[in-house]
Amino acid sequence: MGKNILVTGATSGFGRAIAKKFAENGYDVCITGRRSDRLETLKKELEQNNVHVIALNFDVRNRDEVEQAAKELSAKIDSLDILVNNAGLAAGLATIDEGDVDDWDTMIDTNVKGLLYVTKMMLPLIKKSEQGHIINIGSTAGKVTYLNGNVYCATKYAVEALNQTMRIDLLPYGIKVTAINPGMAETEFSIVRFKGDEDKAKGVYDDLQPLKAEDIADVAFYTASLPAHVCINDVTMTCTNQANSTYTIRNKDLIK
Ligand code: NDP
Ligand code: 8X3
Repeated sequence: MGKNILVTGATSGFGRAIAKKFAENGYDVCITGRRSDRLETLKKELEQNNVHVIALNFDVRNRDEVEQAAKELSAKIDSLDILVNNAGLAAGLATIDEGDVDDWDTMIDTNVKGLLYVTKMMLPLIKKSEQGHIINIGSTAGKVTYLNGNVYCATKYAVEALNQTMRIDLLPYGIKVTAINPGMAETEFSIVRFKGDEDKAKGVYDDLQPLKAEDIADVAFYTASLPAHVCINDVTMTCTNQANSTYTIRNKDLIK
């Protein structure tokens, strides 16, 4: 039987690129997200690789929906080899005194609680895999904080802590746990952060070459392609224009 993978937040950005990369390499893929039209389009596209594709339409913040999705998946597959906890977002960019409490709730509910719900409910299937692997998408924001990043950074620091603790908790089951912590990458991330303001989103990447979703997919695939005894704990990756969350250089300022 071939290997399989579940990717949360596969309707855009990293998740979509990761789903494509693994499908192109023969993995059966389970794609999830809230936008069902996008899931259906992606399902058809991935099936061109002659792999089995399951689309599960749920909101990671909704515990009942996650539980229902795990039940539905258990009826279709016997085990799950790889779970990629990718669904997530930043909402807003403001100081603590100016920040929107609803934005905070959205980020904490999605990036932390959503990741926990999905992990907990998919673990019975992962434990049945011969070589289970959980890949958590963190961020450079979970390594170094930055002005106005407060709650988003806090959620990614939480992912960092969960990545480490999950690896300890799941050690007896031989389940690998890997964090991929990217820096700035041009996806729909900034459009979501700035509530649809595409010009503001574009400005983030002005005059530099950000990471592409495919770069993250390549690294995810690499970490999943290593021998059974090798577990990459943590990969922090930035574009060459970025050193960490606070140091970025625009091309015009490069010393030639
Ligand atoms: P995108 O906005 O392009 O994709 C985000 C994905 O998450 C979408 O598929 C979206 O699907 C899904 N998602 C968001 N909220 C929910 C929810 N409540 N339930 C289910 N799915 C949800 O952004 P990226 O691909 O850039 O982001 C992916 C991850 O990478 C996030 O965790 C982000 O924090 C992290 N990251 C991003 C970086 C960047 O610079 N782009 C850098 C470092 C980390 P849908 O809306 O259909 O539900
Ligand atoms: C996304 C990268 O720099 O916007 O996690 O926090 S950043």
